[in-house]
Amino acid sequence: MSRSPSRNTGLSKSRRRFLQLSAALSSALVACRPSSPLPKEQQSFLGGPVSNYGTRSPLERARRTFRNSLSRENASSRTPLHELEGMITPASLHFERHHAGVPAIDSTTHELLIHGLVNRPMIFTMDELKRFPSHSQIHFVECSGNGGTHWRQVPDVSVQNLHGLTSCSEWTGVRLSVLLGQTGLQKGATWLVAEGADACKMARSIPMEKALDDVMVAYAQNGEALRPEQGYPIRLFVPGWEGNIHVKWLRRLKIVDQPYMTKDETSKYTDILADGKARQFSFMMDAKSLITRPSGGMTLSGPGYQEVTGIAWSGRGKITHVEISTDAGTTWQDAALQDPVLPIAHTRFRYGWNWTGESTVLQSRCTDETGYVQPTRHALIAARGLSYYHYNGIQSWAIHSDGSVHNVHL
Ligand SMILES: Nc1nc2c(c(=O)[nH]1)N[C@H]1C(S)=C(S)[C@@H](COP(=O)(O)O)O[C@H]1N2
Ligand SMILES: [Mo]
Repeated sequence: MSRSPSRNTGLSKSRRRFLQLSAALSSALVACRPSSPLPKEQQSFLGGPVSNYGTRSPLERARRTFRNSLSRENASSRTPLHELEGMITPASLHFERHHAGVPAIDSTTHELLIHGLVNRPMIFTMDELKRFPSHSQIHFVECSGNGGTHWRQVPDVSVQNLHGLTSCSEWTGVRLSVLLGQTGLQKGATWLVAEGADACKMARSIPMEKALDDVMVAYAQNGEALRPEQGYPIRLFVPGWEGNIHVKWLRRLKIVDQPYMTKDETSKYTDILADGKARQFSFMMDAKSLITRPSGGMTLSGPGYQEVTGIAWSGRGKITHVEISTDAGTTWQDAALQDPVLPIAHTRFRYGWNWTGESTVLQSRCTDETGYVQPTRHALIAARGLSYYHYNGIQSWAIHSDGSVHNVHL
């Protein structure tokens, strides 16, 4: 049988996609300014001096936001997710959550004590910690309270204020298994309690199986020392688990034989179920995705090509796909995932969309490598009741015909 390239199925899928994209892009290009036939004479300026530590252009405005509802010390600030590109959050824009402010800790005198059910209790200075083999991992940290207003309310605010308690960095430090190899473990050493040096004595229990798997004592973030806000000089890093357990300003690890039921894991950070019982520990951050552009508070400039972009992540591993709906969840199409796609890390997705100018609703839905699919808000509430923590329902952005974008619950 002869195969003619001019037959209607003759165009390859990728060629058809290319032609569709070119057609869509040409509508976007109409809006661009053509260059004048002769380039304008370019001015050049004598530059400023070199500097000891870089700062961004004064024209750049991306910043963390915070509300005044908590005290000065018991506070949080949020990452401007809609302003970020790629998958790394600059340290200066990493969200913050402190229960007793940011303590000023002297790294030259700070020590980490490991004791309890060990053969050799030990104290490590920062210099000593840095003599062990170092290890780097790119991971997100997300507060389990992120998106919490979605359980009950429909605030018409930005993606930053709704979901900005998640950030993604390269973390460097020593694997906890290496340090526990030095102290040795006694029989019955099945849990540990990690304690911070801040005034609230933040403390959380962690099962030994996780501690020996991928937990690390981190001293660097994106290539430089941790920022004071992120736990300087050391924090515990517990990949994929809720933010609260990543104890900052870490000063003590007590090896024990059971969870200690600290105030931070009982009276706080506990999910109450519909029947009134509490879930015992909700460590894992489930898969979640967000369209960050366009998102709440933005206005589309007009009909035509729009790039829809955002991030997806899962505490359980890699994101395998993200689907986009541009018709309020009736139909779904695959978004492209942008490299690098790493386990337990923000993953950038992109989708080319031709907006007709009519009002509609945009949504994203992700799937992780365990097959877990991000639920709708209704499915989440049906399964969990009205919780406060661990909200990962599908985010809906209503686009009005005037181009304005709003947070809505379908
Ligand atoms: N010592 C200490 N560790 C802490 C906290 C704290 O208040 N004190 N806050 C926790 C909470 S609730 C979260 S969400 C993360 C936030 O980490 P970040 O401020 O680096 O983003 O730190 C956790 N570790
Ligand atoms: Mo948190």
